[in-house]
Amino acid sequence: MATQKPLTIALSKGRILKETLPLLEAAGIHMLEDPEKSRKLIFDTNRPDVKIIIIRATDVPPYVQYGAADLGVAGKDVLMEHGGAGIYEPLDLHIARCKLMVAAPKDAAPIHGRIRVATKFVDITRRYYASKGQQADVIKLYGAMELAPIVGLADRIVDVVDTGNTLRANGLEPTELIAHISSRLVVNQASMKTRHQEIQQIIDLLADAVAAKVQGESA
Ligand code: PRT
Ligand code: MG
Repeated sequence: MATQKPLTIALSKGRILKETLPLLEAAGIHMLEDPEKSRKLIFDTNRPDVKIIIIRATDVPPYVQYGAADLGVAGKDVLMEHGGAGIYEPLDLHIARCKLMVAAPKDAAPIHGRIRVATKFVDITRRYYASKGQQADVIKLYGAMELAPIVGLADRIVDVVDTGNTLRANGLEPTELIAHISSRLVVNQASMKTRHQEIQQIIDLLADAVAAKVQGESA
C-alpha cells in the first residue's frame, strides 16, 4: 500500500489551542513543541501520521472545506459565518464557550427603523436582522468592534461575549442573544469518506475526552 500523507489537523493560536491540546493529549496525540513559542506553521506530533497546522481562527473552515486540512477546530460563530460547505461538524468540544450577542450603548433607546450594525460576522448579522424583519446596514470590521458605537460609526455591534468586561469597559451592554457558542471538531467531507477509519477513531477518542471533562466539571 502506498504511504498516505499524514492526517492534518488545523488549529488556531490562543484559547482554541490552549483548550484543544489537553483533549488531543487524552486522545493520545501530543505536539512535539510548543506552537505558542514558535513561528512555525506546521508541527509534528508523536504520531508520524498526524500533523498539526496553526492558522487564523477564521481560516480553519476554508482549509477544512478544501481538504488542505482533514480535521480542524473552529468556533461555532466562525462556522456559522462560513456557512459549512464541504464540512462535517461531528463533535461539540464544549470549549471556548461564549455567546454571540447584539450590544448597544448602555441605556440606548430601541431603534425601530433602519439600523447600522458593525461586526465581523456580516452574514450572521444580515440573517439575524432579516429574520426579525428589521432593515439593517451591516458594516464589516476586522476588530475593535466596541469602538464603532462610541465614535458614531454604528448603532449596534454584533460580537462574541464571554464575561462582558470588554463591552462594559466601553460603555456597552449586551442586549440580544443570537447564539450560544462553543468550538466544534470539523472534518473535510471527502476525508471522512476516504479515511473514515482513522478519522472516526480520533473522533471517538476526542468524544471520550470531552465526556470525561464535562463530567468532571459538573461533579
Ligand atoms: O484573535 P484573532 O483575530 O486571531 O482571531 P479570533 O478573535 O477569531 O480568535 P480567538 O482565538 O480570539 O477566538 C477563537 C474563538 O474563541 C472564537 O471564534 C469564539 O468562538 C471563541 N471565544 C470564546 C471568544 C471569546 N470566548 C471571547 N471572549 N472569542 C473572542 N472573545 C473576545 C470578545 O469578543 C472580547 O473582545 O475576547 C474579548 C474578551 O471577552 P469578554 O466578554 O470576556 O470581555
Ligand atoms: Mg481574538
